[in-house]
Amino acid sequence: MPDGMMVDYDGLIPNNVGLNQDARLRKALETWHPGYIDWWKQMGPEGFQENLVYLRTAVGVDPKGWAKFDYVRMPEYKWGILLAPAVEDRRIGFGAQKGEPAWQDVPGEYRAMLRRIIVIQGDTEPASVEQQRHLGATAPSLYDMRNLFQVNVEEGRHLWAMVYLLQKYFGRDGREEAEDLLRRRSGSQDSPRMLGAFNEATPDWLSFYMFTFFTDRDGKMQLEALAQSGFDPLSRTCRFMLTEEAHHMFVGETGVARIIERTCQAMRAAGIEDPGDSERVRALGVIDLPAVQRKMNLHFSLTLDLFGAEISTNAANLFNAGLKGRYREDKLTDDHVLRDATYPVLRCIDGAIVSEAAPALSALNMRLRDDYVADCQGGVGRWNKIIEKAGYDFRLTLPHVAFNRHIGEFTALPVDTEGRVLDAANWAARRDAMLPNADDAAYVASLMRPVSARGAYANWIAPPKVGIDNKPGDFEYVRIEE
Ligand code: BYC
Ligand code: FE
Ligand code: FE
Repeated sequence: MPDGMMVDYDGLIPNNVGLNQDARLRKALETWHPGYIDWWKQMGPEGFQENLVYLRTAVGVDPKGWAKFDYVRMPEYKWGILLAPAVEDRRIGFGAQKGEPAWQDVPGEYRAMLRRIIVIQGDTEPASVEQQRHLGATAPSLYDMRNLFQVNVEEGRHLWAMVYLLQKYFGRDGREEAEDLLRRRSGSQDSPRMLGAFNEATPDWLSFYMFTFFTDRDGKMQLEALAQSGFDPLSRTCRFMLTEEAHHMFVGETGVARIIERTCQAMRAAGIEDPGDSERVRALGVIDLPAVQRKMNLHFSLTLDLFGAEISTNAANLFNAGLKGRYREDKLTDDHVLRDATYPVLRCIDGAIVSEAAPALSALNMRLRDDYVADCQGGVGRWNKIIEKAGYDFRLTLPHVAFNRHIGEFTALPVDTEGRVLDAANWAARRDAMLPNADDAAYVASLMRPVSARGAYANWIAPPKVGIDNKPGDFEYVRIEE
C-alpha cells in the first residue's frame, strides 16, 4: 500500500500518521483528548449525548474508506487523524519558491504565518458545533437530526486535524494554541471565536441549512486553497477534510431544496398564485419564499466577510510564501507567481461601486470570493428549478456582494441587495424587506417543533428522495426511546 493509506484503527485515536511510532505526539494528543471530550459534552449537541446515532466513520482514506455506518453514541465517536495519501515528489506549486520540493517540516521563516492560518481554520470547526448545539431539540425528522450530528462529529474531527498539525509541528506554542481552541466560545463576550460569522447564532433549521450551504462552502474554498499549500502535511490534511465537506454542503443544499419543494407543493394545493402573499402561505404552516430569500441574503453576506478584505497583504504574503494558493491552483495555467498580473476588484469610489484593476497578489481574497460566488450560483440555480417546475415565476437571487458587509471595502455601507448605494434613512426603511425581520424570526421559530416518529417529517419540509446509506424511509436514524 502507498504511504498514508494504512489506517491504524485499534488504538484510542484512529490514524494513518504513525502515531504509535511517535511517542511525543501521542502523549500530546492523549493529554489534549480529555479536554476535548469535556468540551464536546459541554458544548456539543445538547440533550443527545447518550443516544445511539447512525453515523458514518472514516476507516480509510481511499473512497471505500467511507463505507462504515453504525450506531454510536457521539462522545464515543472514533475521531481520527487522517491524511490523504502522499503525492510522490510533490513540489511547491506557486509563489516565490515555486518548483522547489514541498516542505515536510515547517519552514522557519514562515512559522508564524503558518501557525496563524492553521489556528484560524481550527477555530471555525468547534465554533460551528457550538452554534448548532441546540438544534437537535427541534429536528424536523430523525433523518435530519442524524445529518446534523454527522456534520457535528466531522467538524469535531476537523478540529482534531488542525490540532494534530499544531502539536506535531509547532512544539509548545502549538500545544498552547490547541488548548486555546477548546477555550474560546462562539458568541462569548470575553473569548469569542476568531471570525465574525462563527459568533452568530444558528437559531433554527432554515439557518442551519443556509449555514451548511453558504458557510461550509467557505470551508470548502479555504480548504481547497490550503490543500495547495507547499507545507505538505497541511495539504494532505485539507485534502482529506474536503471529502467530508461535500456531505455538509449536500445537507445544506438539499435541506433548502426540500423546504422550497414543500412550500411550492402547499401553495399549489391551496391554489395560491402569488408566492409573495406571505400571510396566506404562512397560514399553511410552510415557509414563504421571501423569508427564504431574506435568510439567504443574511447568510451569504455574513459568509462573504470570511474571505477577508478585497485588498490584503496577508493574502499576498501567504501566496508568495507558497502556503495558501488559489482555488484549484494546480488546474490554472498562468505562471503561478503573479508578480506582474492584475485582477479586477470592486471598490466604492465617490458613492459608486466600480471595478478597478489591482495587483493580482493583493487581490487574492477577492479572487477566492469570486470563485465562491460562482460555486454558490450553481446551487441557487437548482433551487430555482424547483420553483420553476412548480409553475411560479418567483426566483431566488444572491444579493450584491456589497450588501450587508462588515469586513473590507463595503464595511457598513448602506447598499441594497441590487448593489445600489442608499442613504441611511432609505436603508433603514428597507432593511426588513432585505434581511430576516422580527416577524420572520417569530414565525420560523413557531415551526420549530421536534418530529421524532420514524419516517415522519415536519409539515414545512419535504422528505428526502433517498435515505442515508440507502436506508428505507422509516429507518430509525437516531434511537430516541430507551
Ligand atoms: N472576522 O488582510 P485581511 C470553515 C482580520 S470556514 C474577523 O483581509 P486575511 C468552516 C484579519 O485576521 C473556513 N477578522 O485578512 C465552515 C486581519 O487581522 P490582523 C475557515 C477578520 O488574513 C463551516 C485583518 O482583518 N478557514 O472551515 O487576508 C463550519 C486584515 O484582513 C475577518 C479560513 O478562513 C473576519 N471575517 O484574510 C465549520 C482559512 N477577516 O492580522 C468550518 C484561514 C479578516 O490585521 N484563514 N479579518 O490582526 C485565512 O486564510 C485568512 O486569515 C482569512 C482573512 C481569509 C480569514
Ligand atoms: Fe470543517
Ligand atoms: Fe463543514
